[in-house]
Amino acid sequence: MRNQEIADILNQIADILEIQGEIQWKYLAYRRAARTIENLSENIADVLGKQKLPGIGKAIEEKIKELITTGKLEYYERIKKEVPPIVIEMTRIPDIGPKTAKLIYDTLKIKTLDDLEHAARSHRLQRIKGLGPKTEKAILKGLKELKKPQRHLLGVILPIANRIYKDLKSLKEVKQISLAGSIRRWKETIRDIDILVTSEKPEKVMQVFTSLELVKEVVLKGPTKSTIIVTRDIQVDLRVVEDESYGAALQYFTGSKEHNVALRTLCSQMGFKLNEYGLFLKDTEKKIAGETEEEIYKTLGMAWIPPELREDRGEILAAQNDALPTLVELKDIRGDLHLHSNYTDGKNTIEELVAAAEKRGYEYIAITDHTGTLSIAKAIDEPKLLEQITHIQKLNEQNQNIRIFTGAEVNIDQNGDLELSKDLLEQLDIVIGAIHSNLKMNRKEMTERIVHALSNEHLTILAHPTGRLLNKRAPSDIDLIEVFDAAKKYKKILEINAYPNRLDLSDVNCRTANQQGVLLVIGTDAHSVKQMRFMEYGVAVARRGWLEKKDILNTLQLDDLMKKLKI
Ligand code: DGT
Ligand code: CA
Repeated sequence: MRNQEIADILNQIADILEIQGEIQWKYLAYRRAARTIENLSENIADVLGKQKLPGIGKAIEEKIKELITTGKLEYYERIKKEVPPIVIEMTRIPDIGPKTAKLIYDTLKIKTLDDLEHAARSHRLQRIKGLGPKTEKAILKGLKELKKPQRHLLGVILPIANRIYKDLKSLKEVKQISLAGSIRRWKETIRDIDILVTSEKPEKVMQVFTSLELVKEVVLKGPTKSTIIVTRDIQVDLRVVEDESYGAALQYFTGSKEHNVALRTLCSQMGFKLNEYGLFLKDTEKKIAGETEEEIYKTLGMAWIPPELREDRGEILAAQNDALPTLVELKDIRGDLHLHSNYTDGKNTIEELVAAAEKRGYEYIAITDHTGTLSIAKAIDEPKLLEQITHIQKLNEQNQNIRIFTGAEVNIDQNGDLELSKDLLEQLDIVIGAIHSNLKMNRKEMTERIVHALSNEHLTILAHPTGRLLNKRAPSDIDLIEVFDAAKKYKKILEINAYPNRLDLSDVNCRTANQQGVLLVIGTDAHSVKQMRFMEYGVAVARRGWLEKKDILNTLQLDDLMKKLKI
């Protein structure tokens, strides 16, 4: 059983216990254990019982052992039966927590999600004490979301895709191989995984592919195309093509569909025909390119277009005019300015974060634990923050390889003020402001709140500006153009938060911000050393937003960065 599957079950147990009205520490213990497992770089089966794992005490350890050895957990099977399935189902709706689900069930005794929808449409939900019209509206919207085919987070899909890619690449029968589709374009959510190979022995490749360890179901097994279902019901398509048309197939199956349609229209105007087999002259059907993508784009009179840009957002015209941006790369990143330590809800010590940063080749990091009246993420209090500042100063004296900036992720209150004393704000190198509550204010108030925060002389960076959570929570209603204007005016930096369920600002939004002259920073928001690798997702967003090295604060060398931030 994979770490993620075990974590999913522990989270479900927590939901059930919460529904049952169990005391808080009991269900939170399961969530904490789930988080530990999600953040683990090793396989849980290899380390369980051998090393101390935060949040995993004896009782939970026994349960995990049972899951690993038998693939099932009797306790989970039992308590699952104690709660009506519809209540668990309701918790899958964005914005409905276990308590609300239970309240609705207890009052209306509904049996299906259709019943729930009926109840909402006939306004029976808003009459339940404690709910109201706002929740009713949110539930209707959430139900609509739930009906859409689920897209998976890039951060969940990519590790799985890379494993399959590696397994196939190691075969001597595989000549060329590439991921294609939305995953090659690094889109923030992915429907399915597309892989392309060339091979002299396709049967053998298909044989290996359909019997990979993580296969749950083989949907189709053919000589040129096979489809499997793996963990989390993720579909993977593998296509075997000829070497002479590998470039054309890769171009076609990378998409996007919109980019392909635009490119084909152009081909047609130029007297060519383009499909997954090659580029042909329209009148004689003579093939003129197909082995590589470069050759195809070149024949069409343009530079090769990085997959991240292939969304029909002006990239074809730019490629024709030799005006494509030189996109920022992971290796350009010199530090991470959004990190959480074990002073609050992070898993690792500052020393461990520093060691990991060195390993990544960084020049600097900032420790930015939560401050403010946050109940979710154990905010750091002021004496402890002072202690942390001294700790960091000491580390900086000892270690000259990495510069550690003091910092905090300060909660922005209802009015747009920072929830930290002026004295401390003045002491910190980097102040990240972020909104964590009252995300549903109206557009005007929310915009004013953010603009007010940006006008604060102590603020350095505005984190995850729209507050969206992918597949879970829509962005707040904000006039971003006004926000970008204010960021420019007050010389504030906006974050591309690289945490896989945030990716906020999004690709399109960071492009607009950049066009309006705003500087961006990519921060991982990592709560463990392992999550520092999320940087690549943030870089992907920046690339999809057409950004170059110069557009990103944390590509600067240490000296330049300090000059820029007046540290
Ligand atoms: P996804 O899977 O929804 O995350 O996004 P994609 O882009 O991977 O879409 P998918 O898997 O349906 O198809 C892979 C690629 O195949 C797509 O990016 C472009 C190409 N493709 C699929 N359908 C069409 C089509 O109707 N016309 C054209 N021109 N290309 C298509
Ligand atoms: Ca796909």
